[in-house]
Amino acid sequence: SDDTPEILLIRQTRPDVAERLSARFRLHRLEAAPDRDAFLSEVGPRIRGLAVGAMTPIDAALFDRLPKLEIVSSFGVGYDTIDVAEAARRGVCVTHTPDVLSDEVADLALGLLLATVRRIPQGDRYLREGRWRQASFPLTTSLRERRAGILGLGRIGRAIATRLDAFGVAVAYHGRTPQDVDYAYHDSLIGLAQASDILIVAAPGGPETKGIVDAAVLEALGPEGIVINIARGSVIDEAALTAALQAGTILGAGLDVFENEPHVPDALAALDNTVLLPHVGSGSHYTRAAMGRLLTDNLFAWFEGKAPPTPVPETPLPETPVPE
Ligand code: 8YV
Repeated sequence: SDDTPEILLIRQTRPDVAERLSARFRLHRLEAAPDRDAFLSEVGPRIRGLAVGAMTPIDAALFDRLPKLEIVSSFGVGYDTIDVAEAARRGVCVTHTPDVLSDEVADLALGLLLATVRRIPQGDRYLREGRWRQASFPLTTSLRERRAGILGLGRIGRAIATRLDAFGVAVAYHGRTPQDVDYAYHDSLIGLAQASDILIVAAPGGPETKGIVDAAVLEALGPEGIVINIARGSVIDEAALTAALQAGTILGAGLDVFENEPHVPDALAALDNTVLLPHVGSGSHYTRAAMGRLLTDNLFAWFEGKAPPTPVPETPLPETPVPE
């Protein structure tokens, strides 16, 4: 009998990923199915692996349709939309794509910070609108003598911190636990905000961090405050942020992520003190290709009976991942 593992692809993916998967596995595409329910009833019972885009909800209801599922390989470092507790309960391994995107996302964080502080997109618009001929562009705030607070000093947070070192910006941080680094640790987010005038969000999404950057934190950051978010929109109370930007409670915000992507509140877009990007932190050809390789490497390793290179910590690996 044909024991080629059957893999289900959820959402459109990079052609190179689909190609690599098709070469080794029997690949099914949920997106291509006209009737999702009928499709899952037919192929669901045979599916042993899932390949998913980040930000794709993977929950108990889907696991119920995939009784033979062994592994979920996710494209992205953040896996807040995957119910990993449920996966662990069912003995399903979840993998993600850390490390390979950290520098790219950190680069974008610094780009957003500079763009927000020096009003780079606003300057570009000013020039294109022909306004330079009438008057010079208004002076801006500066990165000089600022103090940055990083919320979440994980892989990406640390890559941001080393870049801030090079820019001569002082760094402090808050997270669940103090780390073995020279940056000042604050055991509360409000304390970090009080000690900072830049707040960079690099913490994972999910229930534990939902809305923790709230009105009080923004108030503590103060009238020169700049908020940068390259993590998940859910970490910031978006309504409170919008109100703080409108009222001048803080000075500006540079956001790559939003609460309800791809929907961005008109109120945020109407503001002149925001720089808004369509979730592009990891979005270079170079880095997305590396993420695609890691996604497929995790599946290849698993079905060769080896430990996948980058499992999430919540779903411990069984002793022998090799199936029958
Ligand atoms: C996504 C991301 O992977 O890695 C993450 O957590 O949010 C991004 O890199 C990207 O949007 C592709 O789905």
